[in-house]
Amino acid sequence: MVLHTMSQTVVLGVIGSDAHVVGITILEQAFSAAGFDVVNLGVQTSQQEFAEAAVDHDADAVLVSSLYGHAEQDCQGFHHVLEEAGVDAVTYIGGNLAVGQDDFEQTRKTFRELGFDRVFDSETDSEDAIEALRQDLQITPTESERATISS
Ligand code: B12
Repeated sequence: MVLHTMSQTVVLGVIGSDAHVVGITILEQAFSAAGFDVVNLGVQTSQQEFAEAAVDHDADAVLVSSLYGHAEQDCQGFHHVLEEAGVDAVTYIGGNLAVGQDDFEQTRKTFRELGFDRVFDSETDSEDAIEALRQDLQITPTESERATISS
């Protein structure tokens, strides 16, 4: 058990060859304003770059964004790469995850099976993702000093 303070580190980026930058810029601002330390890797981030940044910054969470419709291919083997690098972090993915608008429950299932802890659609309000992460990292505003995570 490790004692955590409110300041937890989130590594954020857009995976693959995807160059859509507006969404992660909004997420960066929202997570920073919510008290997280945010490492924004920007667009066109490789799996390896996510893993290295997560190790270097001892990330508590890795947030992957994908808008351009190739998320499923780009995320094949991603959790294996993280594991090999020794990353133990909560992983989220969000954005426009499927080509066209498939049934989102199917999309969620696909990305849960790829290893992501939570899957968000493009309508997600950043506050909902922040709330989810607080829950997953067991941070509550009143109990922050007692919040613990088992490793
Ligand atoms: C602007 C734009 C572009 C710009 C990007 C400029 C830039 N530097 O960012 C340009 C013109 C370059 C572009 C290019 C392309 N685009 Co474009 N683009 C858009 C557009 C119109 C808006 C995207 C945007 O900025 N939205 C505003 C931000 C605030 O919203 P967001 O990105 O969705 O992010 C929010 C949520 O999704 C969520 N979120 C995102 N990531 C994550 C991650 C986590 C963990 C969480 C919790 C939440 C979350 O929170 C964000 C903040 O609220 C969308 C259509 C649309 N209306 O969404 C198409 C769209 C994303 N593009 C699309 C496509 C196909 C392309 C191209 C492949 C087109 C082409 N054939 O060349 C290229 C890809 C280039 C590349 N390598 O990436 C498609 C994707 C289709 C799909 N997924 O099925 C879309 C949906 C348009 C469409 N309807 O067809 N595009």
